[in-house]
Amino acid sequence: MAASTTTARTTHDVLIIGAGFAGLYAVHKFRDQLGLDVLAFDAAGDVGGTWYWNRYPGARVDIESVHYSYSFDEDLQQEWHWTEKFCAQPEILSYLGHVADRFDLRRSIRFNTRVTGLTWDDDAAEWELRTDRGGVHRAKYVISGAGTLSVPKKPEFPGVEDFRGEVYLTGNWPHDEPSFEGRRVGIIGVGSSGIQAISELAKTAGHLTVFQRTPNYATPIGNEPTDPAEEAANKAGYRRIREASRNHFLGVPYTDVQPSALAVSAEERRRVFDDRWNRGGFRLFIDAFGDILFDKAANDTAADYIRDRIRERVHDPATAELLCPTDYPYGTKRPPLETDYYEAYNRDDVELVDVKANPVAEITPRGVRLADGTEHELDCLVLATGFDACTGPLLAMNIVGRDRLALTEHWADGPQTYLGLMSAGFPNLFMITGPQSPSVLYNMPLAIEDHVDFAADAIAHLRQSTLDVIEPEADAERAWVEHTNELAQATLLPTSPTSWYMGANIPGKPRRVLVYLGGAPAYRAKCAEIVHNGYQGFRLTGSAALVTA
Ligand code: N01
Repeated sequence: MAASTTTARTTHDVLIIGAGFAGLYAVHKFRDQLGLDVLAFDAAGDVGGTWYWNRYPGARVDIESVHYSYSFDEDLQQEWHWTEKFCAQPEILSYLGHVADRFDLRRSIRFNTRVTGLTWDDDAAEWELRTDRGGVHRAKYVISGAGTLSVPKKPEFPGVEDFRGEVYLTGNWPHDEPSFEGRRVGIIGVGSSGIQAISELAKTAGHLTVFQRTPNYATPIGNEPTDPAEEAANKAGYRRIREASRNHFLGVPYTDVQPSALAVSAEERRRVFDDRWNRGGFRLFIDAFGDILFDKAANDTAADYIRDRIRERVHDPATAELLCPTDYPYGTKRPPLETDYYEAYNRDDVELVDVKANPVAEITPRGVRLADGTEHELDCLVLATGFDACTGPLLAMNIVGRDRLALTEHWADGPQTYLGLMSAGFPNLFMITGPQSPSVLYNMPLAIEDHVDFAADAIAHLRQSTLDVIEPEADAERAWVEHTNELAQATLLPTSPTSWYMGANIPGKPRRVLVYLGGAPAYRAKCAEIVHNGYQGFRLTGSAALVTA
């Protein structure tokens, strides 16, 4: 007999996908502030989203915790204590658990439940959502908090299933903390995940082999225990800090950026780079010179600086050269932040293997075999090979909109959105931090709050009238896509051959910019203007009027 919970057919006002930062805030916003009937789903066993899955050693936030946190509740801000400047994954997961408890959110969430289909019913003007537990749920509105980096890239190495050792994915890490003590560990991938994991694995593995295809411009995170005086000042000034964050390109209250790396002397440039390097976080990337992401000559100065610093830290000159990126500009791939990453290569038990010159041919039962036949024998293999970013989580849900239009079809040549929040033909579906919004180039918790608030205001606006359907106009969507592409063309981003920002890390994925590059303040101003002009570019209609007309 099937359990009634698994085959449930229920109807609600709002269905919410995900129980990470976005889903949790959406449950609170729609249920507790708007008084709507909501139901949320998450494939995970508990809250946390990305912080539930990414439990690999070294996983850590890279925007200061005090900024990478919810701003919607003053008491929550005041009561929570971060132990470090950049907290590790377990503490962020505890924070999200605390938020769930504090606002009693778990009772509205179905865990261990993956959304497998979402279909717009034109006649009823509502969505039907199906889950892998057999549930069928209907609602007028759907909020997707499915995340931007939640679908790991499929392993593309033949033979991986025959490997006799253990295979781990950083993006889907087991809960029982595997031990690498004294073992022969291999890791493929040196993005943010790989770099964080390598620094930790190097300390415990008997031997660590790093398979690197493209080196990265990693810079120091500058983590340290929380300074009580700084914490007190932050708590006293939260209102100002959040406002400054929301008025900053990346959503952090940094204020020291200078206009151009080319407008100052070499000495002044070095002073600025040293200062930002020493202060850590994304200051070198976003708080040094404003033209680094836009002007190749300016970018070269930062890239040269980072390469020099790498060479200072790595003892073996040949290894240092292999670790120096040379064939793409700094920042066109998401820059990782690190602690003692480069020093790991000074250990006798850490080996760097260049798999650009000599690619991985296959995984054998014993280890990794390269194109020239060399085999590296391993006990464990860690895949830190990235994600099908931004579009992947949405396309994985079999979303079918108006007139049986599949999202996969509508986005066959890349994402088509208005504001990175909604898509024409998919009414009442809000994609929190969706493709072509600032998302990963904004501070995620703030980006999420802004999007959930936009959706809540739009729904509240509809409910004040007889209207209940909101959908972008096709022309507005086309203009937005064009605008986001134009913004990207003005930057150096399209020049990176493998950046996930451009969808270039997934074979066959259309090369389109996946983020809005105008910065969070410009984006927020645009959203405000659109609302002020009566939801310009959106079509607001009433399903009841249509049905009875
Ligand atoms: O993934 P990535 P990630 N053969 O795509 C390599 C966020 N994040 O999980 O560059 C060999 O950056 C690939 O090589 P290449 C953050 O936004 C945040 O590390 O394609 N190598 C690359 O080295 C980040 O940007 C935190 O040549 C292969 C690596 O795998 C995003 O998540 C922490 C390969 C993938 O790097 C993704 O980071 C962690 C192949 N066939 C992540 N395929 C925070 O600190 C792939 N690679 C908050």
